[in-house]
Amino acid sequence: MEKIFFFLFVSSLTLRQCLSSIVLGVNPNRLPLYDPSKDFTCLDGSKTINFSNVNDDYCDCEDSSDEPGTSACPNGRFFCENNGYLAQLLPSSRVNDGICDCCDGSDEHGNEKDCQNNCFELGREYREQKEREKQMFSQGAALRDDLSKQGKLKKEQRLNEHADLKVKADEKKELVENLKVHKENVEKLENEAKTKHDKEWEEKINQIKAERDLERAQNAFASFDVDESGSLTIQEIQASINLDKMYTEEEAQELLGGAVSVDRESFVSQLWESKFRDIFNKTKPLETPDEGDVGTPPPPTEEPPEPPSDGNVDKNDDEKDLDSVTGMSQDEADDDDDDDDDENEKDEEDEEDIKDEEGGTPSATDKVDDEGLPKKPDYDEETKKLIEDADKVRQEFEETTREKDDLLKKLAEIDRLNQIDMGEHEEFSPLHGHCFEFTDREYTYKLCPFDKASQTSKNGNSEVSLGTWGEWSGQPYKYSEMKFTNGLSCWNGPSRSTTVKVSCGIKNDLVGVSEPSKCEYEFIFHTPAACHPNFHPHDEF
Ligand code: MAN
Repeated sequence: MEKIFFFLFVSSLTLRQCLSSIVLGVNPNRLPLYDPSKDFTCLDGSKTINFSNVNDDYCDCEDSSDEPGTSACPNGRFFCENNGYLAQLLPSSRVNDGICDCCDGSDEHGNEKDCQNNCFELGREYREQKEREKQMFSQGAALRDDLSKQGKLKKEQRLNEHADLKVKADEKKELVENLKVHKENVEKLENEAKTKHDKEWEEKINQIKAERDLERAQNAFASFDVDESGSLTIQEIQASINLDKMYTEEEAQELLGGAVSVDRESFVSQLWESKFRDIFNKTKPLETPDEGDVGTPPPPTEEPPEPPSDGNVDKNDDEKDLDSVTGMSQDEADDDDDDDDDENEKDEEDEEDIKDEEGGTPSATDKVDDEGLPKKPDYDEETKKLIEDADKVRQEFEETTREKDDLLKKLAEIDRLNQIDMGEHEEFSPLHGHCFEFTDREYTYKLCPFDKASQTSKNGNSEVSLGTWGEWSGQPYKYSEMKFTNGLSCWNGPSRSTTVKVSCGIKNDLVGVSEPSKCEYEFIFHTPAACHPNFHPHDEF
């Protein structure tokens, strides 16, 4: 009787509806596996049970397949068909738990809970939403075509620009090579002239130094030779106050190179350098001993001696030094200035300038260095001209090198862009060169496609790199995701990186940013370039 009733019931429904109402929670595609006229074999094949044990609220199969419509098995799955809306697969723990999960209410079948079937309303909203998306898609798809056209044009322009820049860069390279050779030539002439000038000056200074030393030797001799006999004796050495200490007879003789007396010439040529110069340098300025003071040498001192006073009391120290170096009196020095008119013409002009500017006479310190030696004069006109020529070539060489480097940099950037995949139809290409921002409570994020991603704190800290362009990384459709890598190192961690989820929108817009794990950022970017079915596999319902 029961069987007949069952048969009548079954015949009033399609087989599928019938089975799904008997075998609750099963995806219709799998219903043939649940045949009430046979024993049930667990879907993993591990066990066969009587069909009456299917959905009897007792878990028999290890794979939970005998209880698709109850919560008896720990890892079971409940399928709600949700006719009119999207089907759903729930964890079986949600079956009969007092909460309506499926819009058709089928998950609460054994409960008092009164679940409304609102699949139709949900389905309608869903369809409306889908319709809006469809419209956005068709609008976006037209924009995508435009982007694609622009992208192709940009690519062509890049290729043309590349060819153009290549020619210019090659020309500049050649120019730089020629200028390099030219520069080497003019610098050679410049160096030769400068070296000649420097060498001549060095010789002149050495000569001045030698004269100065000779004068010092002669002054020293005069200071020892108090009786002005032209001969220096052991006694005069012993009596000299211009030495560093009192000398015994033996020491004095030793100082005279073993002789009892030496004349001026031998003193200057043989003894000055080997015996006296160092001692003399350590002593105080030369003093003429007062009568009765003879034999009391001054205490040694580190200060260099000054030349003996010649009565030119109004000369300043530098002038005195210079005169003592050149061995000239003031008058002679003035005359000498006249003689050297040619050489010092420029100096004098400079001095005039200084006078004009400062309204005074240049001091002698303008002419001498710290050692009282004359300062090196300017280069002669010929050398100056060579330096000027070399400067010009150097400047031209540097400028041309800079221009060449700029061209090479531009070429490298074009090469880099040409190697980047900008979409199947170049539709992403127009995004290059633009940046898009998103601001949340703490940061402003920036996305510059094919370039970089960054983060700037609102409290004014500098921009933090969240990565530079890496690659397309979407699955299964690669253009649905961009990857930026090698950003600023995270404290105690890897470098920052960013994944950009790309989807269709009628304008380019960075609509959201999150940091799902530390220093790994996720950007949501909408662009018409993604308005293509490949980005959104169709939802079925
Ligand atoms: C900064 C920001 C954050 C990041 C931390 C890591 O505060 O870049 O996004 O999580 O550094 O220390």
